Amino acid sequence: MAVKISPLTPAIGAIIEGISLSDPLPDAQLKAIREALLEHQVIFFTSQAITPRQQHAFAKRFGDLHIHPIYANLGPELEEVMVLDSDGDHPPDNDIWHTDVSFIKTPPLGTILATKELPPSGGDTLWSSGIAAFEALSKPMQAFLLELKAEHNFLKSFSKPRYHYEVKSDPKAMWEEAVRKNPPVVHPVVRTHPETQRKALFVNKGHTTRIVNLSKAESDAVLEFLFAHAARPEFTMRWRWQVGDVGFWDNRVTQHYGVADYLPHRRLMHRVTILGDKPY
Ligand SMILES: O=C(O)CCC(=O)C(=O)O
Ligand SMILES: [Fe+2]
Repeated sequence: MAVKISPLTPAIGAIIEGISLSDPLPDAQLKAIREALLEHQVIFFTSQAITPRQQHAFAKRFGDLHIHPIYANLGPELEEVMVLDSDGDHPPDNDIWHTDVSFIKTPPLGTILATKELPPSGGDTLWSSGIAAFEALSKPMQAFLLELKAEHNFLKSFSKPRYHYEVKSDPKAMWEEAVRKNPPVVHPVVRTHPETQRKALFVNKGHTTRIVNLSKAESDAVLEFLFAHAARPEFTMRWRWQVGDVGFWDNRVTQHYGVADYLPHRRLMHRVTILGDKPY
């Protein structure tokens, strides 16, 4: 079957058909996926009967995998498969615009999220294109932002241990170790995509704390503007999940928001995160 790509909006998102992620991927399909990801920034595969091992194997075709410092996973053999299991007693914490793991020196290239169990309704996810957001700014604003660097801090999103990390071990010790191992990092406010050379806004409400070249008042005002700008509907798309859907986003040029409107119902997702390179 030929691979078919259907864009979801002009700025971001596409559905990709004709690929089974539970089978070994021919190189031609791998190439089609890479190209679709670069062009559309987030792509969706539907009706996939993908096991955690197959999701892991698929992600490995794109690079080395990240083990999240505090989220639960399917370890010890599948530590790279993260578990996002939310319900009334375990509310999610990704209902904020964020780029995954932007608090490390080499933030992830991409994230692959597989749907396992869904609430009766709700639990959609939104993505925003940092490319569309940057390109919509005036030339003087673009030039100003190109000069700036911002701090990203693990502690902004993960300010304390979370009760449901006990699945792994002592959550407090685990969190303290994560804080020690993840001091704040600085990235450019606008990054250049290492493959397409396109420029994208690279600050996010989840992890970005301040613009280091500006005063606090200036930084607060500019970040508030940029967070609101990136969330404009024109640069975003919203996906309503079905069990079996797999989403794959280019984490270098996007941010996303998990809508937390389904509690107390359960929602279960498996995530694999592919390591990236140092933003420039
Ligand atoms: O659960 C969601 O909809 C978003 C999850 C998320 O932020 C992630 O997998 O990185
Ligand atoms: Fe995320």
